Amino acid sequence: MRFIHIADVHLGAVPDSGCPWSASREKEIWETFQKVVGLVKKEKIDLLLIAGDLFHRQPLLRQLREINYLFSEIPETQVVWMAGNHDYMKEDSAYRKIQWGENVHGFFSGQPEILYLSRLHTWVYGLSYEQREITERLYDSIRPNGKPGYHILLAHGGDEKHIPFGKEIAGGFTYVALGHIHKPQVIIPDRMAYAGSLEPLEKNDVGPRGLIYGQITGGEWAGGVSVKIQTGFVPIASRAYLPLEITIHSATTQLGLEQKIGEAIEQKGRKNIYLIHLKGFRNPDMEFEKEPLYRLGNVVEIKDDTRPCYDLDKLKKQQEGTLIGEYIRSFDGKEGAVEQKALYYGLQALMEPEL
Ligand SMILES: [Mn+2]
Repeated sequence: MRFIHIADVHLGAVPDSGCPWSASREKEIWETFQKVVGLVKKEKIDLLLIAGDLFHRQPLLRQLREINYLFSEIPETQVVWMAGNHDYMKEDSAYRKIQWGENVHGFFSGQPEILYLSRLHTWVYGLSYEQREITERLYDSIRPNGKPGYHILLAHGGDEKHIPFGKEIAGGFTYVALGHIHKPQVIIPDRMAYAGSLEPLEKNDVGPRGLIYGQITGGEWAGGVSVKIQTGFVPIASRAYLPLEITIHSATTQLGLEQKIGEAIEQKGRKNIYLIHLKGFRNPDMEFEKEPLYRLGNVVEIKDDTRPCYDLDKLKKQQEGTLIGEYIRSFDGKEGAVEQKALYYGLQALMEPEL
């Protein structure tokens, strides 16, 4: 039995609102979701698990018709979804109004339920959020029913306000498909993992995003061979947020810096979104302008931690007897990183009071 586990698609989200690439991002989230359905079809995947927050907010009926249509294109695949804390199921939720296809199974209550997918010898356990926050440890009480078959738990949350749980909830389950944390992470190898958001949704979502592919074999119905599971992460997001650290030196000019950043963006991909971090020692009379740097690509943030590179020995001699000279002298023998930082900041304040 082969499955794909996704979570936190957040359809309808508009990442980096106000940035030039923002509108494309909203569209790309839908496109990547379509890509997953296409992959399911092409690879003849048996089971598609959606571990909550398929939508960023309450889905509209017309949006769910699109989803239902996409799922009707993969009739051989069983789809199991739950509502998470973002798209939690209200009394009048559109999730309850749509006539879902036969291959689509949702959890329609806030109480634990079990779905049996007979053709796949698979039991799927779960529930849907019916409010934004749930502090009860609802997953602690969900245990495999002991019947023959693969036992999969679909769970969303894991923090204080969203059904807290630990790795012990995996006890007895073949696989636990997690959602809510947007960074993909394995909690128990091949047993319990967060798929992460399908697309990165904000600048802290650094690194690749995608889906978890899994294969379960064995079982009593397969000649009594013991049950085995293998999983792997597959990046599928259309872009990534990438930190770009640039170290400058005393000879770096504005144009030189722009060229360096431009080349790095070219090399790492123009489609990605960059968080630029400037480090190193700049010429004391050099101040980098940020505005032109934002225009070099999809730049969402620029952090300038450069410091002026004063020639301390020369300065000390030149400023003998002045406040600046005394200030430098007061740091004699203090080589720690914190002291050095204080020295440079202080010097900057004394020497460039207009800043
Ligand atoms: Mn969530």
